[in-house]
Amino acid sequence: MKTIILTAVAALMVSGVAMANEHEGHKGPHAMEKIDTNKDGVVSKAESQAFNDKRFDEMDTNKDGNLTKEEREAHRAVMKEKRAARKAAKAATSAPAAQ
Ligand SMILES: [Ca+2]
Ligand SMILES: [Ca+2]
Repeated sequence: MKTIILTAVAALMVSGVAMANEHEGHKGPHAMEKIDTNKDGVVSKAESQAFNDKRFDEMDTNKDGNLTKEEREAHRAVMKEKRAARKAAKAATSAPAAQ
């Protein structure tokens, strides 16, 4: 019984991580929700610009208003890591269901 509860808790933790990662990504069903800040179902030019500005600021790690090749590559590496983590979490959560 204790083993079953621990497994369930572990599964919940993994799916929580997967969900958190999905919200940080810019693709998939959550991307639209993230950009559509007033939740009216459409993305306005202002919302799109605000989203891009926010992403630019995230990438501009030294906050000088410019994106260098290094900053873009660092951001790409972080995104790649997040995608890999999301993929691994998805594989971990979908594996028991496949049995
Ligand atoms: Ca909107
Ligand atoms: Ca910069």
